[in-house]
Amino acid sequence: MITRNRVESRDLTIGIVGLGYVGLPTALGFHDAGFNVIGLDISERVINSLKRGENPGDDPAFDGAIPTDEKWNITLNPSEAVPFCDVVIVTVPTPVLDDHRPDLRFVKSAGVSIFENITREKRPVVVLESTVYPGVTREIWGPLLEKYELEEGRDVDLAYCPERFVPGDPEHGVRQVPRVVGANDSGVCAALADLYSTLTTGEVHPVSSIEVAEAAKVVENVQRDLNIALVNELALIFPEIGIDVEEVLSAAATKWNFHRYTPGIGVGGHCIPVDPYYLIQKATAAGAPVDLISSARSVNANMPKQVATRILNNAAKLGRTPNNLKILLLGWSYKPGIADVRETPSEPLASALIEAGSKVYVWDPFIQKDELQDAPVIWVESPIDVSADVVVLCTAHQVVLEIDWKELRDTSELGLFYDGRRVVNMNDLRNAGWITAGVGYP
Ligand code: SAJ
Repeated sequence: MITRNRVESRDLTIGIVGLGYVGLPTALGFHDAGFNVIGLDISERVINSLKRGENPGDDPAFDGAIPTDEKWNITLNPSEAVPFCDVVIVTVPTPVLDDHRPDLRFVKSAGVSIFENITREKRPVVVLESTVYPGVTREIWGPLLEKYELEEGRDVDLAYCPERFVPGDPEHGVRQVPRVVGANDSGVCAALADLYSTLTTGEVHPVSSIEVAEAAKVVENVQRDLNIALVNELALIFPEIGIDVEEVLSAAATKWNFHRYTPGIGVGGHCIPVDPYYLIQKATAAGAPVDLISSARSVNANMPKQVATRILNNAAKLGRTPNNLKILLLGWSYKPGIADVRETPSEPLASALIEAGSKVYVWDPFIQKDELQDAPVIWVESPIDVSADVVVLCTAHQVVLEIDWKELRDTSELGLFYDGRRVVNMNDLRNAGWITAGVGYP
């Protein structure tokens, strides 16, 4: 059983299930803090790389950082890890199904591999970190405890500590971010709070139950979705009355408690556009209203189509119909500086433009052509290869912002530029010869 004394004396073996972009830095962090760590993953490639002391992924932060000492153990086999653990931390993906219901397969399979292998006498605590909706830990793992005849509080304890990893933001990694931890046993919760305090320099905030911790994580992301939806809706309003939404938001942001968000082509990633559906599902099942959360989600989900309409309207004002209009999207990744296409708004934007009859080209040096999945777009190695009529900034990668706008303009017959993230200076574009447009721009 985990206790504050055992945390203090580093007398704990910690298992990490899932060695991805959250699990690996978590395992390394606890190893650095002096604990015995056993890493577990289902990928032979990941396990073999780590066994060779090599970085298994493309994040350079892990180059040369994989330990080889006796406190660092890696295995594919749960029976070589779980029986020796006092703490098992689960950092597996929780994507969504096509109908936006959470896909909890990985949470369940991790639970099976853990609960069939734990040593009851050790009374280990099993901590879920993956983003879920309130109740999932108990809904998915509770039946497994029964199946393996494990009594919570005697043979095992459960806890939830939401991951808050921000892809592409080294300032907010697992070693820095504040954490929330919830468990039904207050002593276990206090010891876990001490344990996570050896991992992160941020505050660790204990709460009274697993469900409160699950809800806190979802609420963080629901709030972000709502705030982005507000500025996206304002971006549809103000151009209709001849006002630039960005000028309005910058002015409003001079107020001390105004939270500044930026309108764009849409909301991507595996968190913000996903987590609200978790809470919507849970609230609907409980018979509670979800009007605001649902409306915000649909505003953001519809933003790519709204932007496509405005791009084509701008082209029409220049005498061009959508047919055979050559449109270049700068960026496919859902956010700058990373290669991640999950829920990217570039995809529905491209689909809407293609459905209208245009030809859509994509340039994104962060991702590989095969990551476009089956999107019917044309992949280009350079923006100037296209001679596009319309150029749309979708992802504000630094390499996109550094494009020579004059050189690119010389390749465009129509010369229409649409800033989908409001990150380029419109005067610079006009000085380079572009006809300028953008989300929220009149
Ligand atoms: N976006 C806007 N306007 C904004 C901010 C974001 O359109 O003002 C768009 C982005 O372009 C992107 C999407 O929303 O397509 C999501 O952006 P994000 O900055 O929230 O990026 P994520 O998805 O990496 O969110 C991560 C998440 N971290 C974890 O899950 C651990 C999320 O929970 C955090 O709330 C978020 O970082 C954060 O706070 O930065």
